[in-house]
Amino acid sequence: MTKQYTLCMLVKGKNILLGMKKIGLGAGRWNGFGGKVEIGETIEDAVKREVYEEVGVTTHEIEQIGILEFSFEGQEDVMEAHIYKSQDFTGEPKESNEMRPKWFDLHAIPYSEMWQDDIFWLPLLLAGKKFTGKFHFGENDTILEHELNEAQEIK
Ligand code: 8OG
Repeated sequence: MTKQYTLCMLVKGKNILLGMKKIGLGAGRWNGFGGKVEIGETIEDAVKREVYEEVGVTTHEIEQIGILEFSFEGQEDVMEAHIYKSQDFTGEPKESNEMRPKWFDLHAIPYSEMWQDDIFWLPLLLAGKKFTGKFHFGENDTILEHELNEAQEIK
């Protein structure tokens, strides 16, 4: 079964706001903000809700940048992650149960402490490009196979 997730990258000028995930899937890694899309909720509403819940920031404009499918060896469920970017948000980032936020310079993104796929697609997002792709993970969340394509628009 395919389950929908969101992931939003918050960018202001030459900096990106990431969160150290404290619990659950991806704990111990820096990431953008997001989570499961709830029943009856639009994907955009889910992006805004998750960003607010996880870091206390209100997003005004969000832009869809990509769709990535994440699958794991031996697991049937596929995660369909809807990737967004926002450069228009207000509110002081604050730590939540799930995330400890920190600003990073765009030239010092901590890729070695992030999901292994991020170094493939985050540079595209930051360069204003859109994409679709698939990443299949094995033991220790190591990438076994992947594909990534730039896209003109995301449907
Ligand atoms: O609800 P929960 O926080 O567990 O949702 C998982 C979040 O982690 C969701 O925002 C999607 C995101 N995520 C994955 N896999 C990957 C990945 O490979 N790279 C990045 N950057 N984020 C991921 O579930």
